[in-house]
Amino acid sequence: MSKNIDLQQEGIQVKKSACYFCHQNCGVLAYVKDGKVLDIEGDPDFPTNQGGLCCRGNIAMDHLDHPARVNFPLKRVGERGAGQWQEISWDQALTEIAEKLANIRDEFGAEAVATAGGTQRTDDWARRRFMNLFGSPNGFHNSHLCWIPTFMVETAIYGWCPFDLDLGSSRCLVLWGQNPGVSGMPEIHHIMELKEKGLKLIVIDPRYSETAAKADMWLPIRPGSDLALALAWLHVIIYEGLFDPEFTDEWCVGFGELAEHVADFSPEWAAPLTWLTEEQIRESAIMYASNKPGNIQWGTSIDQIGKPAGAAMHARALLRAITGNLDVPGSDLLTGPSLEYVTDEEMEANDQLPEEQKAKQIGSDKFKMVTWPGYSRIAELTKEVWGKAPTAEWMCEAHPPSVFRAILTEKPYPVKALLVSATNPINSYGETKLTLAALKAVEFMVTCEYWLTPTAMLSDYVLPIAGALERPTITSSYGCADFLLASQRAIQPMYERRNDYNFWRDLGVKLGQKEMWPWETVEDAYFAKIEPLGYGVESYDEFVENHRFHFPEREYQKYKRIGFATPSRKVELYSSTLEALGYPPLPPYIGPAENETDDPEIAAEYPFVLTTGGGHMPYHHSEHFQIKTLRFLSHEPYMSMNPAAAAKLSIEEGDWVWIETKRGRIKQKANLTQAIDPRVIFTPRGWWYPERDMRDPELGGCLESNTNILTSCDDDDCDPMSGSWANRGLLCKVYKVTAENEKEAK
Ligand SMILES: Nc1nc2c(c(=O)[nH]1)N[C@H]1C(S)=C(S)[C@@H](COP(=O)(O)OP(=O)(O)OC[C@H]3O[C@@H](n4cnc5c(=O)[nH]c(N)nc54)[C@H](O)[C@@H]3O)O[C@H]1N2
Ligand SMILES: Nc1nc2c(c(=O)[nH]1)N[C@H]1C(S)=C(S)[C@@H](COP(=O)(O)OP(=O)(O)OC[C@H]3O[C@@H](n4cnc5c(=O)[nH]c(N)nc54)[C@H](O)[C@@H]3O)O[C@H]1N2
Ligand code: SF4
Ligand SMILES: [Mo]
Repeated sequence: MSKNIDLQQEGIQVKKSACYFCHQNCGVLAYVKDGKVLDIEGDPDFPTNQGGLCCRGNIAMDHLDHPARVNFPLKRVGERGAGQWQEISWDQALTEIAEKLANIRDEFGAEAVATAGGTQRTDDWARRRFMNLFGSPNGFHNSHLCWIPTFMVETAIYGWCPFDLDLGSSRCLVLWGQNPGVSGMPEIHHIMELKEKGLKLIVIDPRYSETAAKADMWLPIRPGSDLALALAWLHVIIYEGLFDPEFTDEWCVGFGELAEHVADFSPEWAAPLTWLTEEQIRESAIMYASNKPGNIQWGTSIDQIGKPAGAAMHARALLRAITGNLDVPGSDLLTGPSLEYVTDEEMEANDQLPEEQKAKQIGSDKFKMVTWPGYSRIAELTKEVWGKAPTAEWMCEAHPPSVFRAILTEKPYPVKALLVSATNPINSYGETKLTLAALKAVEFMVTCEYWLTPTAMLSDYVLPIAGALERPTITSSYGCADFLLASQRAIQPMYERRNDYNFWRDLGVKLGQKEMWPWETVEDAYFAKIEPLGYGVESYDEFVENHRFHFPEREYQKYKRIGFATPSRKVELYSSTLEALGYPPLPPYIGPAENETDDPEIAAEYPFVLTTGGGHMPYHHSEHFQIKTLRFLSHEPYMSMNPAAAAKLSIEEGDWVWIETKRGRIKQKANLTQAIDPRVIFTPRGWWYPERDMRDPELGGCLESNTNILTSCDDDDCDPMSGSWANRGLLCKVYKVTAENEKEAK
């Protein structure tokens, strides 16, 4: 019940909306009168947040009508980046954009148009549909850093990604490079309740994080060395006889090869690589393998360690299989796709993209797991066994840094246009100098946004997008869940804002795709998705009002009925799918992207190990820096380092320091804390300063404290399977900012 308004007044409607300020998508009740939102609060009946909202969720009203929001379509009239705009109509904007894209297609081919996204913020199946119908394979997101490679590697091994955790009856939870104490508010509440009931918690994190503080066992790992730990856990579990012989005999192939493969990966071997003790490694492996059922929850760290990322995902995936912690009660569940509603993949029109266009997808020659070569193989198998494929948007994308390079070099071919929606690549993609150079060089750029971000500032058109209260939402884990949570719009979009869906659809219509877009509104499209559920509703809104969720009946051990979606129909500890794609069928050891053993010259100049990112409150990546009530909570960027390391460099608490890698340097303030090893530096992500001059070259100070200046997208630093780049486990140096060194060009 809202405490701020009189609910007895006439004409108040309660709308079942959602927060979209992070992927938790908490349920929100919006109190609406005469088309205006009067107040919001957490929805007590929503299964995840149960009435709670975090500080971001609570500022939804400030976000809705913030004075800095983009409310009308903007067309650039001055130089690129000069901040001179003309307000135009949507019709004019879409007509002009369509004309330009058609010209580029005529001259350079459809593949010369690319699109960039962030992660799971909007209806990306519609973006994919547009791109497929337009004929370009070059859509991408930075989801390479966020679960997508994990999904594909795990699906290669056991036919789907076990992202649904049956935590209620679990006895041990491993949080591997994950910090739900900050990144997943509803989740951490649930975990703490279960801990009271005896759940054992292992946290693998270089920092004594908010979540590590609650752990039964905390493993302060060297950033980027997770692969060595996972291999050593496999060794301990196999050689100390803690595996599940029934499951490995009956349901796995390659156990003998795996045992042989990990014979030398002992805790003694892994200890110096991970900076953990042999006892920590052995005891933690034993804790996971002997408290069954147990879970290993996904955290974003391993996706972001670059070069060893794919092998680390692979080794981590095998841990579930050899312990039998797969699809049994209390373990990690293989739900498969929904067979009951129309999935995102079925909305994408992937069959409309000609084979010769698929073959042109940038990066697919190098990184095969999340591009057409890997995706089509895996999708074929999941279709055979489950009946459906994973979402192609996300799981099958161009390689972002390679597209940026193509813009700059015209190799393998020119890329002339970039449609940006729901991302701020300057702050969130890797190696900012490369990204920024590409955004400046691309001939034509359109951004769909809430704000004039540094990226939007460089665009030719900026289109005003409707936020969470102004649009409906379906939550279904990148379109790959078997359940769905549905929310409705609280109000129609304010000003001239529109949904992203309408951008893609209406642009498609201008380009002759009309008959492929039968759904005029996003609600019409959602209705088409949920209609087969058979609730007998007449509209999407009616579904939300009366049902809101759909959770299918849970069936454990489905593999007993249908097998695993792999060529052998078993869990492939020795993966024939990876082998067929030219990757090692068993996870090899690969050192962190930059490390003291393989790169002694770099280590001599850059003595610290750097990890960039780790979410922090109150921000979501580069979002919400404009919202004063949030900015007040954290108004300057603070990196973390150990006081002992700082003392040697005469750095004191609160000093401005440079953090520098081979790729450049940034300025942040020093937070001296014992929560971090003296050899490690931790920087938060996302920082820019919307209060500064937003024009190029200042662009809101987006180069000053932005940790992605430090990260590496070099092909050699990327995961050879997925191409995900290196944010964590790099080498850096730190020194105090002085008046002199501030003038040096870097
Ligand atoms: N407040 C806030 N919440 C968020 C977000 C946000 O930006 N802000 N973003 C949302 C999104 S999109 C995502 S994907 C999730 C991600 O949320 P999580 O999966 O929790 O990931 P992070 O918070 O990025 O990092 C988790 C932990 O990894 C540790 N870490 C750093 N390097 C390494 C390493 O090399 N190995 C290991 N094992 N650990 C390492 C960090 O110290 C950090 O505590 O959070 C979501 N929630
Ligand atoms: N160094 C480093 N880099 C990282 C990470 C890290 O830990 N370290 N984390 C990575 C991870 S996990 C992620 S998920 C990515 C996030 O990368 P991004 O998704 O690019 O991150 P955001 O800064 O949240 O940018 C989203 C932008 O989209 C806008 N937006 C939000 N919702 C909508 C919408 O519905 N429609 C439209 N059109 N616009 C919208 C917001 O205003 C914002 O400007 O960053 C990655 N980058
Ligand atoms: S955790 Fe916070 S930001 Fe994320 S959906 Fe819930 S209320 Fe919104
Ligand atoms: Mo993410």
